[in-house]
Amino acid sequence: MKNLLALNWKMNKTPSEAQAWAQELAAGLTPGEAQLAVMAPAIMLPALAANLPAGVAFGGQDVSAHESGAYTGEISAAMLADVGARYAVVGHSERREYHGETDATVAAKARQAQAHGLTPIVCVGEGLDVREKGQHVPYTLAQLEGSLEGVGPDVVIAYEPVWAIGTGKTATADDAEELALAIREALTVRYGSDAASIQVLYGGSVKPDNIASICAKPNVNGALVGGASLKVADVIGMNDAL
Ligand code: G2H
Repeated sequence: MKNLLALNWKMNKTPSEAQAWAQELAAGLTPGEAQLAVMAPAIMLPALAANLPAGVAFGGQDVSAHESGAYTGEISAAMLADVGARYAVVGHSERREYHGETDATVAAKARQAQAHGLTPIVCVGEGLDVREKGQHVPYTLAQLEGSLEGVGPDVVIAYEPVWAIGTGKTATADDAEELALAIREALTVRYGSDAASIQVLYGGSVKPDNIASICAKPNVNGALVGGASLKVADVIGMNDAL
């Protein structure tokens, strides 16, 4: 299975900066083995559609759980699909923490994404307290089950231990593999043979000098990258490392 290098800009850059970034990437990228996708604020997606190199996908960092209507400020899956998005991140820990998203909300968002042909990137992962109690596997699997309620197998799963996000603390490659394997087993129970083609990503302080060892693990099929996604040189370095 191909690795997916999924970039999560979070709330960074402006549309003009996004355009310049995409043009710089187009000038410098040598297509490699990995699939590349840029998850940007929705207002920047038209600039990415117009300027990203061929073969580089893009998507939203969130999507509404609703089809349309009186939901001020939300972005629907139909809107993302209409500008050519391929993915929508759902259930990122920052959405869960700062916006109160529950597993049920995350599942509703993932179903909505799939209804419009988008592949949801469903994020799960434990906080430091859970990890210190040694409960990280059952906690993360329970979150996974709740977040996949009614969701079909056209998904990507991102395991992101919250204690490793933006902190500079990276889980070891073995930590990532432990959860990626547990997630794959749970996906196989849920989806049967369709689980074999689901990419399971690791996220949390991934950068050019650690991506290769993490993604070399047999059940890790790529990375969701925040901080190191902002500079084109780092993205090219990670793409070359995969
Ligand atoms: C985890 C990750 C991207 P960072 O949030 O989703 O961010 O690479 O900055 O830890």
